[in-house]
Amino acid sequence: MPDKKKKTIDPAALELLERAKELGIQTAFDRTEITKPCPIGREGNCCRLCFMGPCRFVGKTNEGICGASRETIQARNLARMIAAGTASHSDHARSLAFVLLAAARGEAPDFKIKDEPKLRRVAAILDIPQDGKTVEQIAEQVALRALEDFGRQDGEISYVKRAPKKRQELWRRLGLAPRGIDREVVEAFHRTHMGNDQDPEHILTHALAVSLADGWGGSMFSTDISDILFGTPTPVSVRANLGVLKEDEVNIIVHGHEPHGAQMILEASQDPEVIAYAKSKGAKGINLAGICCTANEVLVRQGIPLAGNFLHQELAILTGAVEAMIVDVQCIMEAIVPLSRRFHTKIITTSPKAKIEGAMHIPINEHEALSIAKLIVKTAIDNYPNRDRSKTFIPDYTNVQVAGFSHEYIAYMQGGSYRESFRPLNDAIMQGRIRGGAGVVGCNNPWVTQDEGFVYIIRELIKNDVLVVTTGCGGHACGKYGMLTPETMAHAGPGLREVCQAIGIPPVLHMGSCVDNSRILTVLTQMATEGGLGEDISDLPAVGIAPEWMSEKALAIGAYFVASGVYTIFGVDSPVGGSQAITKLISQGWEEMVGGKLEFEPDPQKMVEKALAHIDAKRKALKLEEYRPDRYAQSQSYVPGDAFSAEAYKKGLYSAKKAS
Ligand code: SF4
Ligand code: MSK
Repeated sequence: MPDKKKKTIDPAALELLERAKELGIQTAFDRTEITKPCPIGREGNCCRLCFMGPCRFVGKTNEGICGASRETIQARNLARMIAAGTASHSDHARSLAFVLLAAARGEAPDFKIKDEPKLRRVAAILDIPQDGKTVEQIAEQVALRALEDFGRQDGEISYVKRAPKKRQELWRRLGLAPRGIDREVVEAFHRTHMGNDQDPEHILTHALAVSLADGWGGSMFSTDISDILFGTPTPVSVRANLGVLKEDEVNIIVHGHEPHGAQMILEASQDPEVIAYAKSKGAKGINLAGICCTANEVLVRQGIPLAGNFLHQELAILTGAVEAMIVDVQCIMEAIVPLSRRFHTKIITTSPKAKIEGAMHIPINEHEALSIAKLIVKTAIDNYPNRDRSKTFIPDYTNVQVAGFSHEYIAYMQGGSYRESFRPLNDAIMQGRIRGGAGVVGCNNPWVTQDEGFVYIIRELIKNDVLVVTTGCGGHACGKYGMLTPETMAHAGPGLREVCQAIGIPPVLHMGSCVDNSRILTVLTQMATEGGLGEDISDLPAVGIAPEWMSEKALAIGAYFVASGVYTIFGVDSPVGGSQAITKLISQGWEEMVGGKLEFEPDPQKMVEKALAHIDAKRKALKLEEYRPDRYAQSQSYVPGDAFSAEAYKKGLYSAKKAS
C-alpha cells in the first residue's frame, strides 16, 4: 500500500476532519485505515468469474480451478474495469442524446438548443445535411446519429474520423476501430466470461477497442451534446472550496456527473418565486455549489462555485450547513446517507439509474424537468429552518479559479475569430518555449494524500515549461490551491510564461469534467494536424497523468489515451501489479502496437521524471530544437504570483486563502 504521510493537504478538509473526530464520525479517510483491502485482489490476483472459485493466485498457485493462468485472469479483470468505465461514460452520453432528441421534438420544453453554431459543427462532422432544415430538425438528426452509434453492429462509430488520418489507419489495421459502443462493451463481458477468450494479449487488445468506444464515442458525444444544450464553455472566474457555502442562505449541492438535472436545479434556484419562498423561510437566498463532475459541468458553463472534489462529499455534509445534496450518477459514496442523518442534510437521488437506501428519490425526467427541479429546490428550502446553528461549521477557505477552456476556446484564444488556430502553440513547442504538454487529470483516492500529487506534479511540470491541461477532480484540486489563475504564470518556466503572457492564460487550463477528456483528444488531434509536430498523436511531446485515480472510468480514460498514442502514467498502485507479464504487455507491448503505453508509478517525483524524459525523447524524434531551460531565463515576470506562492508552500497551506 502507498506510504501516506497525511490525509490531505487541504486546510478546509483538515479542519473538518478534526471536527469529525470530535463528533466521533468516520469518513472515507478513516475507513481507508480501518478497512483492510484484500492484498490479493488489489494487485489483480483474484478471479471470481465463476462459482468454482473465487480462485486466488498466491504463493506458488499459478492456475485457477479451470486452469486459467494468472495472466489470463489479470487481463480479464483489467478488461472488465475498462468496459465498466466505458459503459458509465457512454450511458451518460445516451441520457443526453435522449434529452436532445426530446428537446428537438418539442417533448422536453425546458431544454433548448443553446449553442446553434456548435450544433451545426457537430452536424457537419456527422455529414448531416443542413440546407433547408430547422435547428430542431438538425438537432433531431444529431441525437439519432448518436443513438445509432450505440447500437451499431458493424462498420465503425462516426467519430473515428475525427482522429488524425494515420491513427485511423492504424486502428483499422489492428481491428481497433470500435464498431458500436454497446457492442464493444457487451463483447468485453462476453469475452471475459468463464471459459471464453483465454489469450491475455487478445483480451487486452479488445479492451483498447472498448476504450476507444468511450473516448471517441460515448465521452465525445457527451461533451458535444452538453455543449449544444447548455453552451460551449469559455473561461469563467469561480470560487472554489468549502468556504463557498453560506451561513445565511439555503445551501444546495449538486453532485455526480450528468449536467441536465443540475442545469434544471440551477434554473429553479434562480426563479424569483422560488427565491421568495426561500426568503419566507428566513434565508437571504439560495446558494448552489457543486462536487465532482456535475460541479464541473455547471462550473465551466454557468460559473457555479465549487464546494470540492471527490473526497469533499462527506466533508460538505460535515459542515452542517447543507440543506440538500442532490446526486445523479457515479462517484457518489453510499456513506453520505448515514452521515446526513447526523445533521439535517437531505440526500436526494435524481437518476432513475441510481437510488440509495435511506435517501429521498425524486427522479428528474426530461419531459417535466423544471417543475420537478423546483419541487426538489423547495424541499431543500423547507429544510433550511432545521439547520442547527450549534452544529454548523463552514471552514473559511476559498480560492479563485478560472475554468472553462474548451478546445474551441483554446483555438480561439490563439488568434481570435480572425485567425484562430493551433499555430502559435505548435510554434512555441517547436521553438522550445513550451517543452511539451501534459494532461493531469482524474480522481482523489484516500490511499494517497488528497491533492498532494496534483499540486506537486503540476508545479514541477509548469516550472519545466510544460503546459498543463486538467479535468475532473484534478481540476478541482488545482482550483482550490489557486493554480488556475493567470497569476500562476509567475511559477512557470520562462518560456512557458512568455506564452501565457502573450495570450493572457494560466499555465494550467481547466477543460471540464471526466467526459471532457475527449476535449483533450481533440486538442491533440489539432496539434498533430496543424503541422510541425509529426502526423499523429503518438508523435507529440505530450503525456497523460492520473496521480490519484480510483474509478473504473479513469482506467477507461487511461486506456483510450494509450490507444490514441499517449504515454499515460497512473499513480496510487497498479491493479495488475501481481503480474510482471501483464505489466510489460500494457507498457512495452502496447507501445509497440499503438505508440502509447500505460504505466503505474506511485511516486509523484518519478512520474514527473518519466514525463519529462518522454517529452524530451519525442522532441528529439521530431528533430525539434533542444529544450534548454536557460534559453528564456531572462524573460521577466510582471505577475506577483500571490495566490500560488512559495511561502504558502512552505507553510503547508498551499495558498488556500481565507475567504475574507
Ligand atoms: Fe477460478 Fe477459472 Fe472460475 Fe476464475 S473462471 S473463478 S479462475 S475456476
Ligand atoms: S468525479 S471519476 S472521482 S475525476 Fe468525475 Fe472525480 Fe474521478 Fe469521479
